[in-house]
Amino acid sequence: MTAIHRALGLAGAIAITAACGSTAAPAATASPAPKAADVAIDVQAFKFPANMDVPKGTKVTWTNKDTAAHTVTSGTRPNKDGKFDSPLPAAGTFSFTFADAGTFAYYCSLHSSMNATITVK
Ligand SMILES: [Cu+2]
Repeated sequence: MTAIHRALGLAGAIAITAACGSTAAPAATASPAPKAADVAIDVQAFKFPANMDVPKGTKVTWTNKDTAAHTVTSGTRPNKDGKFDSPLPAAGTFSFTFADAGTFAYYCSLHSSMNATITVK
């Protein structure tokens, strides 16, 4: 068998495979893992939502709706735990994806009344 014959044979096999694939049940090809929906938190009037429950894998985005600057700092005041720590200037945003289950405390390092948790399930 020559190289050309071999190539033609292979092309034929691919064409047959593709034809079979097109008649397969949709479930066989549609298999991306379900993705957690993104969650938006508006930081407003010097407040975080006290607690928020989210599923694992959720990307949380904080948006500062105040004219004052805040921070989104993980840990329990005054102890940063190093998971995340971002300034949040007026109109600024910060995003973090919670991959693991648990309860995650965070606070604003500029305003002592701003303390909250995210519970990931
Ligand atoms: Cu603040």
